[in-house]
Amino acid sequence: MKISSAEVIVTSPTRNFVTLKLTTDAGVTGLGDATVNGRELAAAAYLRDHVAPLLPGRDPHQIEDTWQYLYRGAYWRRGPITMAAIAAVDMALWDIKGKIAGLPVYQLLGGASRNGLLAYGHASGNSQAGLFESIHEHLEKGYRAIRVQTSVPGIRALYGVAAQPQASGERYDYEPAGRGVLPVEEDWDTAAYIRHVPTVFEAVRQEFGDELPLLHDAHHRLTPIEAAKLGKRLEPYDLFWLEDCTPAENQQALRLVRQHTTTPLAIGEVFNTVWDYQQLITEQLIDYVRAAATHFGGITALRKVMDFAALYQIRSGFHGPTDVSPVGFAAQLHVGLAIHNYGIQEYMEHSEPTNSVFRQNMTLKDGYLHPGDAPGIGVEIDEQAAAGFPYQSAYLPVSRLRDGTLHDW
Ligand code: EZ4
Ligand code: CO
Repeated sequence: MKISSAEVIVTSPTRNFVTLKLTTDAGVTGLGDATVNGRELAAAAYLRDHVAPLLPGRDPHQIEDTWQYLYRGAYWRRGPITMAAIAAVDMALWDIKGKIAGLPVYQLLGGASRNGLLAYGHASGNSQAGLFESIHEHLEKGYRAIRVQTSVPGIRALYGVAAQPQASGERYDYEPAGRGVLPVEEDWDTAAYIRHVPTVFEAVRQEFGDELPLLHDAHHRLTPIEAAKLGKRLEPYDLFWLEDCTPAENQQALRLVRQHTTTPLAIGEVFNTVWDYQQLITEQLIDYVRAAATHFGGITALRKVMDFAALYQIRSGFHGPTDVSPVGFAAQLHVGLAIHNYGIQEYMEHSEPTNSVFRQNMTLKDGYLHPGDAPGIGVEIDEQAAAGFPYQSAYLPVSRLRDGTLHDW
């Protein structure tokens, strides 16, 4: 059996997605996701110009060998574009293998270790009333864990607050990237944020009780000592996790955060390889691995980092924003179902136009996700529908401090 073609599909149903479609000489197709939010065409070009020509003639069953061929064989290894391209190939090959075997990918990974995958949804609000309403809406939909993001007095537009218009005037419901030729600019004030957030969690605990798992994303904006201070102040509200408290390229900085707080930490949505986690895992500086199959080299690599993390009692908390396509999302659900050290799965629901392009078998029932039992990954693309949504330039925002200094967004 041989791969006979590799096609790259760029489509923009509400937001941009880069999808790889591999076809074998027996006519079996496989899909992979290479979407890198705000840099989609770079991933598409890397795939189309440098990876697609290498694939025809290769045995689609040799997933590990193909992964190593694209990783070591490029010489210029790692980085988000390279690893998203490798991820797309890897997912498409698992999809093909599953279809040939007549089994969903999680069965090929060892079978299900649980009945379903605990998910968390995104609640946010401009005011306490708005936030409470959003949490109630999520609970009514069945969510059993909730990420809480809130506006902060003195900060006009803030990451993760759906009801708050971006500088572009658009809402954040499905996607923080704004369509347009330039990134929008937001503002940031660390001191105001650290003062405000604990008051919000205090109010949420009073209203919703002690049992509801609550999460929060600091989105890489704090220094280690600021992160330590916030983690400490949030301890009375018993968070499930505090996410991306610092820009974690500096892995040893997490030692300082850990010395000061027992708030569990989740890190790594922008990481590309296991090396980005090496110190965080071996020193047990985090509790949850935030990688996404799409940005981490696919199913093969995600499985490996989770097996490594298992040695240190670290669990999964895979990144599930709308910029991971339904293909990438389902791919990591298969990993989550199979591994023993599953933690939780972020689920930021895709828009209706996205769901019209990607036909899915994934379900959310009573707060638990399941990838479905269709052979392979379980997602198909309607190429005609995809063609109706041509690429549109879009950028994630940038953040500036009061004096104009560019800050981590
Ligand atoms: O801002 O994926 O936890 N989720 C996040 C995301 C990221 C986007 C960036 O493309 O932090 O919403
Ligand atoms: Co995040």
